[in-house]
Amino acid sequence: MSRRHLFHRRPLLATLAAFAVLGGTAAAAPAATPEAPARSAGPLGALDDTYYQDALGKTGTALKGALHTIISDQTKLSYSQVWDALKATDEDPANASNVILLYTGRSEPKSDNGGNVGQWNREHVWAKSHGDFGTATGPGTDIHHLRPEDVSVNSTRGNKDFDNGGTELGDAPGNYTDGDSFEPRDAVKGDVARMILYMAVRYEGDDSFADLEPNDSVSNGSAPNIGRLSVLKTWSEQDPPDTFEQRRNDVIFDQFQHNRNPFIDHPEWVEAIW
Ligand SMILES: [Ca+2]
Ligand SMILES: [Ca+2]
Ligand SMILES: [Ca+2]
Repeated sequence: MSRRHLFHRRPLLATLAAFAVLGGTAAAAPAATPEAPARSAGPLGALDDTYYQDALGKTGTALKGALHTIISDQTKLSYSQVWDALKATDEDPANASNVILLYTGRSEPKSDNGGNVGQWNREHVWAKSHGDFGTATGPGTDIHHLRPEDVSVNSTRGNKDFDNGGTELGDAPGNYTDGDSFEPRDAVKGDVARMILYMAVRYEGDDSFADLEPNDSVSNGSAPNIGRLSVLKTWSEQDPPDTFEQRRNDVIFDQFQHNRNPFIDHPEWVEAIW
């Protein structure tokens, strides 16, 4: 039996608590099983004892390698399946008919997805040209770094690296861009950093895709790199994981890919590796 079959179910109490925080109802919670272990030793107790047991106590490349093995055990989605997945992972906690768009922060009807101006589409936070993985099943369909975003703002971000600075976007206040980089709004800076670093650990070149790695450049072009690492590390510290990001990680784990973003569960592992 694989790791995910042993550990992918979320404890009932934690599920109910998360929905209470989000203003949802218990009836909307995903099914939990009576035999699921409780997270009695704090929010991470059960995960540390099970999912992360081979990573605990490690640092540097040993930690990165252990996490790569752990999170590579996953279910993979097709690009068309990503639409419905994002409607669940990025649901507006205040309106179950909507999703929250990553950069604009706008609440938009789930049904308004598509390619026209004003609609939302699938933003690859690790721009798919950086490593040229496209939308074949793999990094291009990994919902840990895919987010709903306004079609025009997605286009403005394009395949730019991440860095501070630039001109504020008129249609997405709080976000800035210049000729070679994009700065997301403060509330999602850490989310962006942790998505990029997840991709670096998950994709190590041992499958048919490139080894993705962060660096400190803003001129990576089509190289399998995203910058700037120093800025992403700062963003991760400034914007620690919140309830929305943690719930998103749980929904991906419970319902879709059955793997986790370790940096949402253990933000201190950013510094332990980089
Ligand atoms: Ca720049
Ligand atoms: Ca955040
Ligand atoms: Ca890598």
